[in-house]
Amino acid sequence: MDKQVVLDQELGSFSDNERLKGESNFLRGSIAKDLTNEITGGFDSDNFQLIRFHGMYQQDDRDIRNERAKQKLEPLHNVMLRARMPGGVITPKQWLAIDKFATDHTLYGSIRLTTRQTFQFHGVLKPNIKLMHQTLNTIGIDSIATAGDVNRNVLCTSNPVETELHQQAYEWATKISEHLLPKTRAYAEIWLDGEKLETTDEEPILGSNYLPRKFKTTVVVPPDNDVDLHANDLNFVAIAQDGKLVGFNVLVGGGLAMTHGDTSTYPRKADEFGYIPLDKTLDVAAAVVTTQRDWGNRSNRKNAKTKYTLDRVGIDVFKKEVEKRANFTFEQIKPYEFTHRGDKVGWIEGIDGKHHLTLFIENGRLLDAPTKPLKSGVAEIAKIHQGDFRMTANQNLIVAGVPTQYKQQIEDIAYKHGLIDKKTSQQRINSMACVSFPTCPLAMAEAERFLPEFVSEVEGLLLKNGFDEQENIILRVTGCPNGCGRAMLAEVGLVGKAPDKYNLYLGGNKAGTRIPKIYKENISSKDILAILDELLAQWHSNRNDSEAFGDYVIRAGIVAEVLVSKRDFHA
Ligand code: SRM
Ligand code: SF4
Repeated sequence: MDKQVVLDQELGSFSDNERLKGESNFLRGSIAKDLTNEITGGFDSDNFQLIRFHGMYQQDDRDIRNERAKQKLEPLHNVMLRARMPGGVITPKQWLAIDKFATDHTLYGSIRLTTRQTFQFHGVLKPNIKLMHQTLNTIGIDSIATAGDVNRNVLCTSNPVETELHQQAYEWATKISEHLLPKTRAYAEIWLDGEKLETTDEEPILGSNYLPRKFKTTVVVPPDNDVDLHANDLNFVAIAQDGKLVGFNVLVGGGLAMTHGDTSTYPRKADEFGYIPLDKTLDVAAAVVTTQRDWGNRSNRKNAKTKYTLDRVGIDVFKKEVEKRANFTFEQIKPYEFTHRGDKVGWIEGIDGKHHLTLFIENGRLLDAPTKPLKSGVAEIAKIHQGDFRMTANQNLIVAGVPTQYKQQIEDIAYKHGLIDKKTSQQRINSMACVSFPTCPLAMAEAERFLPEFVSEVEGLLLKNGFDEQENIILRVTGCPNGCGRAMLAEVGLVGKAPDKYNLYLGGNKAGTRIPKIYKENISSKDILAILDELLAQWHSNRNDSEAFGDYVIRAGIVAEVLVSKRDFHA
């Protein structure tokens, strides 16, 4: 019997998302009509889901939700938009246009850099949605497939030093993004006033019901795992010879989300499938996506991602199917190693003699605060910058390709606007939080608004326990178990449960190749700091040489190592 039929029978009836995708006429639904409904600022229930495939989420500000309800007002519905920016590359001209839109037409006036190398506008009211898409279209940006059950924004290591290799890796990230993009004309028709793209309404790769769940892809240039490949379904690890890209090691089945109290869900690392030469890249990408399309669980969205499909059907079975569909047998994995993550904040010189300035943007939030007009600072740089900008997967921004004669001028602007602060510690640079309150509807505890002060406390604890200012722990906070801040690849991960209550996970490593494990459940930030104080003291007394905190807690038996997620994570 056909494998797909067997899976359908095993897994039960399809989820409602499958109905609405199938009935949507290739993602159109009745969005266009809904847009003209002035009675509500929101979208109806099917369109609420369908606008995600166009890169938008309906939201309302949770800080003011109760107050509005008391006043018998509907929530202040608005949308958050997430742009499609493979590899996070954006030109100064594009930047100035998005800066202006954020200032003129969003409720928060901010640009939010995300953990997937793009930006989000928060707080766009219904009358401004079309204007937003049309503004982006004039500068060559869209938001197709940055949300929904499709292949999302493709990440690419931000490696401005090895210019040629980065350029090649970036070109592949763009090609993969285009290849896996929905082909429907719905986006152009609805948002760009009928402007037709040269595509047909056939979805040879994604299928008319699209994928069972979101799908994430990276192109990674070792030894830098700045994109956190193990959070992704499909990864192309660049293999270079003499500084030139020759092929990829392919890793499949990573993902970090879980649900509190549901042990059938877990974060999982990606598995090595094998090496491919460059000319097989698009075929293999399509084969992995179509296998997941046909075999992924369409009944239970909590178990629908590729990581669960792999664990259900078996890694070898999945891999063989990919080989069959790509008409190619994977070669032996080529040697590669990841040694670090994180961005090298400050100036570095590329091999082409150009300079690159990585700006640390705390939690990716670019906003004009009275003492730190960060957003204006980037706009001022964009006015004179000759190269491009690169958004990193750590929510930072690289001013890339600066000729020597512009270096000082750019640095002066960055200082003046608080974009460079010499006092920023390594601990702060290596800490990250998801958006969470007030815009995220799924938030259970604070993250972005909580992290800055929490980091100050951790900095204090490091010094108190005898560490120097360079010492740091990869620390990540995520407001719920969906894991957008990638706490499930941190040395210390906080996962929100309720206001000021987090599960504390320990034991990830510096390179992002180990899943941490729960240490204490449902505790306050005060309790977490007390625990960290104790553990930092032990680490300081007992560490081997420069042993990292995540490695120490495993060697000392404070938490057990997670080797196979399905078996070890909840054990
Ligand atoms: Fe995420 C849902 C924000 C990266 C796993 N994520 C959401 C939503 C859209 C909430 C919602 O569904 O209504 C959040 C919007 C908050 C807001 O107000 O902006 C949200 N996710 C983010 C961002 C902005 C966090 C950030 O601080 O930068 C990141 C945007 C990335 C992008 O540009 O595309 C973001 N999300 C991630 C990551 C990290 C990554 O991909 O590297 C993960 C974990 C990796 C993974 O997918 O396993 C992640 N987000 C989720 C999930 C859980 C998916 C699952 O497998 O179950 C959800 C909820 C869902 O899809 O049902 C979610
Ligand atoms: Fe929202 Fe949870 Fe994602 Fe944080 S981890 S942005 S709280 S969905």
